[in-house]
Amino acid sequence: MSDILEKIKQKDPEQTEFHQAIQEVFETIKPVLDRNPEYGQASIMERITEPERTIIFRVPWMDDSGVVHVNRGFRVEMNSAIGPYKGGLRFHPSVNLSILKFLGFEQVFKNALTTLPIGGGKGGSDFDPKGKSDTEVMRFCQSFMSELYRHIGPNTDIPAGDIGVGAREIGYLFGMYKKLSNEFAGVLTGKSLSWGGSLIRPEATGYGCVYFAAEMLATQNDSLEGKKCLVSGSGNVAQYTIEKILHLGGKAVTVSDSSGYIYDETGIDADKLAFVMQLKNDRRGRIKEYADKYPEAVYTATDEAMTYNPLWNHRADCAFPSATQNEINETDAANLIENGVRLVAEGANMPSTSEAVTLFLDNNLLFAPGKAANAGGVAVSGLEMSQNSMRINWPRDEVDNRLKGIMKSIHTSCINASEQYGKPGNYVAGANIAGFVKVVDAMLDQGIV
Ligand code: NDP
Ligand code: 2IT
Repeated sequence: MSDILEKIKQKDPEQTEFHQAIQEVFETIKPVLDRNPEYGQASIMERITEPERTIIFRVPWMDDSGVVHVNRGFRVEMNSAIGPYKGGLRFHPSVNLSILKFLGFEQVFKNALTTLPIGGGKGGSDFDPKGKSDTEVMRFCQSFMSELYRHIGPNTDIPAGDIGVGAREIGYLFGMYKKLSNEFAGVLTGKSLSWGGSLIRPEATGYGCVYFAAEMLATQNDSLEGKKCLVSGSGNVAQYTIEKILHLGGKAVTVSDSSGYIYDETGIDADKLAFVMQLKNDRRGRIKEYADKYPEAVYTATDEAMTYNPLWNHRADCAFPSATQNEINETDAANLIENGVRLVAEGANMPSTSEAVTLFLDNNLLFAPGKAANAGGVAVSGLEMSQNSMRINWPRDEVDNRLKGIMKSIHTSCINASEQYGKPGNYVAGANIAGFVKVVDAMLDQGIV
C-alpha cells in the first residue's frame, strides 16, 4: 500500500492533510488485507482514495459597501457506496482541496460507522465569515448555492454545517436552494426546527462525543463523575461537549478560540456556558471576554507560531479537542500525558497529529479518533433525513436515545473490530477497520464504478 500512497503524494504533493488521513487508515487496515486478500483487489485502495467527483467553482459576492469579492467554492463527493454523499460545508480562509479531501475521506468511514445508509462528502469555501454582516453572509451563501444546487439533492448529496457554517448559514443556503429548485426538500441538515430540522441536531456532535467517552470509561468501571476536562474551541461542538460533561458530573475548565484560551479552575457551570453561547452564537465575540466577565478565569493569548498550546498543559483527567485539525502536536500530547490525562475524545476532525496519536496509543490512553467520537453529528443528520422523508418530527427524547444507541453501537463496533484483528483497546484500528470493511463490501458488490 505504500506504493499507492507514494503515487497519491506524487500526484498532489501539497495535499499533506489528505496524505496524513490516508496514511493512518492504510497503516491500521493492513491486517484486514492480509486476512482477506479480496479486499485488496479491483484497485479498491486506489478507488477509495480518489473522490468520485470534485466540484470547484467561482463564488462572487458583493460586500455592504458595493465592493465585489471572489471566493472559491468546493464540493468533494468522496464515496457513495453505502448511500448518498453526506458531510458538512466549512467556511474558513484555510479551506483548500487538501483539507476537504481529508475531511471527505474521514467522513466516508465515519458515516459507515453510524449504522445509517450515508456515503461521504465534504465541501465549503475559503470565505471568512468573521467580521462579515448578516447581509454579506446571506449574499455569499446565495452565490455559493447558485452553483452548488445543481450538484446536490436529497437522494444525491446532502450537505450540512461544519466550521463557520451554523444555523444562520444553513438557513440562507436552504432558502436559495428552495428558490432555484422550486422544491421544499431535505437537501441540507442542521435546519431550524420550524422548517424541517431535527431536535438534538445542534447538540449531537458534542453530546455524542461525551457519550462515547462515557462508554470508554465504562469499560474500566469508571465514569465522568468528578473528572476534570480540557475542552478546546468554543463553537458548536465545544459548547455541547461542555454541556454534556456538566450533565454527567464532570468539570470543564477550558474553552478557546483561534486567538486564545480561558482557564477557569472553578469550572464552566451552566451560567458561564450560557454566557459563552450568547457570546459566540449571538454576538460573535471573542472568548477573551469570558475573563472580563468572570475574573476568576485566566485568559492566555495563543497563535499558530507557538510550538505547543498551553491549553493542553494543565492537570486534568480527560481532553476533548473540539476546534480544528492538528491542534494537538507531539509536545501537546506529551504534556497531556504528563498532566495525568487518561482519555482523549476527538470532537474535532483529526485534531491530533500522527505523532500525537502514536504517543497516546503507546501510553495506553483511552483514545477515541474523530471518526468514531464525533460521528454523533452526522448520525443525527441521518436521523433528520429520515424524519424529512417520512414528513414527521421525533420528540427530543427519541432522537437523544437513538443518538446514545448509535454511539454505543459505534463503540461496540470499534471494540469488536480491534479485537478481531489483534489490536484490543486500539480505537483507531477499530474505527478504521469497521468502517473500511462496510464500505469495501458495498464497493465490491457494486462492481468497478
Ligand atoms: P464552529 O465554527 O462552531 O467552531 C469552531 C471553533 O474552533 C471556534 O472556536 C474557532 O475559533 C475554533 N477554530 C477554528 N479554526 C481554528 C484554527 N485554525 N485555529 C484555532 N481555532 C480554530 O465549528 P464546529 O464546532 O462545528 O467544528 C469544530 C470541529 O468539529 C471541526 O473540526 C469540525 O470539522 C468538527 N466537527 C463538527 C461537526 C458539527 O456537527 N458541527 C461534526 C463533527 C465534527 P474562531 O472562532 O476564532 O475561528
Ligand atoms: O464532520 C462532520 O461529521 C460534520 N461536520 C457533520 C456532517 C453532517 O452531515 O452532519
